[in-house]
Amino acid sequence: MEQGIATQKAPRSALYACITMMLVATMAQGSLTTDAPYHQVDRCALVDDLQFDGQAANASVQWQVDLGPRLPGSNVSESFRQTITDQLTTLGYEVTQQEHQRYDMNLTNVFATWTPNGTSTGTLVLSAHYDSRNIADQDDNENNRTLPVPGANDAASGVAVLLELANHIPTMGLDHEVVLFFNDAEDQDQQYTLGAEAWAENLTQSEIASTHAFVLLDMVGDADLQLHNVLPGNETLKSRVVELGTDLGLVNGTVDCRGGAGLDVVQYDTLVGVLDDHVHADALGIPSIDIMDTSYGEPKPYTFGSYWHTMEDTPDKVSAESLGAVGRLVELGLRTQAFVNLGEEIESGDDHPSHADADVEDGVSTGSKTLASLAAVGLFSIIGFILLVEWKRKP
Ligand code: 1BN
Ligand code: ZN
Repeated sequence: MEQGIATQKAPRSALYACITMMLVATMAQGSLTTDAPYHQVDRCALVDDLQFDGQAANASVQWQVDLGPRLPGSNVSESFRQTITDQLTTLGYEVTQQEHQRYDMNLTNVFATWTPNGTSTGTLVLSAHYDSRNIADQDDNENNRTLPVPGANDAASGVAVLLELANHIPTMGLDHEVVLFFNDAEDQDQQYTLGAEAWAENLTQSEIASTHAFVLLDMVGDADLQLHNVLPGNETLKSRVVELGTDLGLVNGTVDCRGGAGLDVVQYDTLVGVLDDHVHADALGIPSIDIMDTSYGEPKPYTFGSYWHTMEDTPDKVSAESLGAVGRLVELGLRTQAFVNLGEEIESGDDHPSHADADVEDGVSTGSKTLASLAAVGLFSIIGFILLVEWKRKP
């Protein structure tokens, strides 16, 4: 009798333990799927729910241009920083500034950091320059060439996309940190990318190693939007931008998620070398991309188009549709982990083997976590099944 009770008790407690283990394993698997690697995410399932508002971004372009030239060290520059600091702080970002002296300029970089609750797995940097060019040196009218440009596309457009994305990042459920980096002094006289250079010079080795990617937005508001394949740049990021663009109907000759024909916006067959802010991150081995339209206005030899660095760079040349297209592309990338864990699968053509190695390690650990979790569910299920059969067989 006593023995009988013992035989009954042992399998039942084993069964409870088994059910508990299965539940734990299933929960572990469930939590991992929230940060599923890029290629495991059904991107088309997300397309209809994107929240980026192109009209709001367009209003921001007008606001920035109305402020006046955002020249490094100016009152307008200071006022711009104050307003975005207030806005981003209210949204829950930690906002900091970094001041530097370069040549005769006082420049101020602004960083708005979103840190998720719980563990953060690395940092994604999204950047745009907020300074507008001090001289319209490409203007057809000689009298204009000493005037500061309005900078609607070349300055305000990238900032506008970042500021509108900032409204949505806190509710995306990301498991990594996002730094919105508003860089200064990209476009002054013969001096370019000074703010981004100063930032890169001050990064520690551990900050470099924990930075997933540097995604730059420059001249992304042109009403006639054509995004080009900018060199240098990370090949994995580029191929993902083309995939995201395809999903959203921005790649000519392809079919988008809704079954529509793609527009000719993401033109990555066209390669253009651009010394932009991303080159400093790229030189450190951080995967980097410059999402940029290098053809603003009519084609003009040795320039980025007839409106570039002229008094014609005004809000009427920029559209809510273009800002919306770029904003949705980046939003979809954020929501699908397109810009993080870039080495999770080995894709050919990465620019920096040393960083790619680090990425591969990172990726293996993400992939193996998923595999381990699947294996655990399987193993516990088999053990449970055996115990159940054993228990049923007992007299
Ligand atoms: C990009 C947009 N740049 C300035 N506005 C950087 C640059 C300046 C690239 C000159 C090439 C030449
Ligand atoms: Zn410029």
